[in-house]
Amino acid sequence: MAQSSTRRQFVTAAAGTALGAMVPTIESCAPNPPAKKEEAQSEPPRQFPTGFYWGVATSSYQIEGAWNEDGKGPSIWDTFAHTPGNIKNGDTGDVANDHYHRYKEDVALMKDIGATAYRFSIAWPRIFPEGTGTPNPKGVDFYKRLTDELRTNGIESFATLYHWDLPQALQNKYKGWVSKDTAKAFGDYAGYIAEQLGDRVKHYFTINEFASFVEGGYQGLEVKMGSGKTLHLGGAPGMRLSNAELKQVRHHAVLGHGLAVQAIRARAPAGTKVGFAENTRMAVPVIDTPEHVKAAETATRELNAGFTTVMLEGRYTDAYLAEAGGGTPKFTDEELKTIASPLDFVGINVYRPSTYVEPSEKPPGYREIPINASHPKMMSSWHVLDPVVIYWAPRHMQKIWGAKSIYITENGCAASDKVAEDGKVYDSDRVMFLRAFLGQLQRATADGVPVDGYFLWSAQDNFEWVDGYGNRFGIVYVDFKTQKRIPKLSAEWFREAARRNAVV
Ligand code: PNW
Repeated sequence: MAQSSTRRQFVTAAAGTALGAMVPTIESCAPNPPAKKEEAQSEPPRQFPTGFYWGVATSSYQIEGAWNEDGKGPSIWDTFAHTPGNIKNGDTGDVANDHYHRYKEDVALMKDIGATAYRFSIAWPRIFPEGTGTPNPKGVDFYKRLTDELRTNGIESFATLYHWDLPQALQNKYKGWVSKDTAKAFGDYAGYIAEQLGDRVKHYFTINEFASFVEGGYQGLEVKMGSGKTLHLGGAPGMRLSNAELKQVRHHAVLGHGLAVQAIRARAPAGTKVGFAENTRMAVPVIDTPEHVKAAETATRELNAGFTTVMLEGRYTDAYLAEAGGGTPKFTDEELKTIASPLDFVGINVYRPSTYVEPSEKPPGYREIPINASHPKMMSSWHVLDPVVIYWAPRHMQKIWGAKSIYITENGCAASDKVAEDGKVYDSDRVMFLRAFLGQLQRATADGVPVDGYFLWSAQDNFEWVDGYGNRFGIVYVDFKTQKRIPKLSAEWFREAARRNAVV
């Protein structure tokens, strides 16, 4: 399952190339003789392991459109976006990228940029318009056509079962994930999909970003920024629960994950693989010493007590249960076992460090340090920039929880992309971002961290939740008036990196 991290030998161009003939050699001007040729040749190759997946990612509500076509039921994001004041510029996902009708063109674009894998999500309310009960065959048919198209183009399907578009019916009936019944309904839906798409989809991610939709939708997600500021990010269904109530919602979300894993095991063909896709909060060590790294690992385990830690350990940490005034989730041992059902891989969405830490003599053994006011960021309000996070993120997963197969299920950035006079889109900052992040990811694989693939967020510009269409994350530009697609400069970079299976 986990691939070996053997590095392909990098063949260095022999001396006397066209360029070498034109420029003075370093030997001729350097005061000291430089490193011998053999040493120069043993420079770290920037190759990824053989068989590494070069993927792109999207989610249903963000690109499909066709919000009320072919029997689809409404989702909580339809309701939320239709409510004035919730989304920037009053944008909605009603049409989005019209991917529901243009999926063939979109798959062709993926092939053109060299993607070997596609991570998409399935809209639960397309399959079960009421959340449970009678399935909608036309909804299932769309994903059969999409996955057939992917297969025809040699692109591996990786399906996410829940990327936040809960059937509104379950919100009305159960207040969504406030009730355990939603977790059970999710398990049933997952099993049904595993049966229906079993011959086409071999890799499933149960739930995307627990922390984002639970905290964001049920209380407000807090993220740390420079100079001690905190951002509050919101989303559907827009509830405001107490800390104690929120703990129960978290518990139901991870229980839903576990029930889905079990349902997929029971109903999918043998060999089907499953894991989660979580934005595990990553504590980054300030200095690479054993003490600092240990502090960062301790912090990471604790910061993820309600999600990653319980899913991989089958227990809540003592500190999480003892949190003053935070309440304790109601749970049984049986539920903990379900939550920690064995996985084939873990998926992590990696955008930024959650925090930086130093070792501390006092419990809990680490100290969070502030992010400087001048710390660089990318365009999204929350996007603190530090490429080294994608080195530590998979390494923490391996070290803390023994992960044997890891996917980077999302990584990317928004940028202020515009179509230039010549019709091209020069997203130089995204190219910088990708080169820096993939450089750090390659370093992790070279250190033996078992990363089996990378999914760039996103295959195309799309509906960026409360930011609407303003924040463009794609490597393909989309004109939302005409639905014209233009691969950006970063798409050229990605194509070459995928072709060489290396950082370029
Ligand atoms: C993810 N943060 O959300 C989601 O999975 C995608 O649907 C989304 O479009 C993409 O990343 C870009 O935003 C995130 O605060 C939300 O660090 C917030 C954060 C990270 C990712």
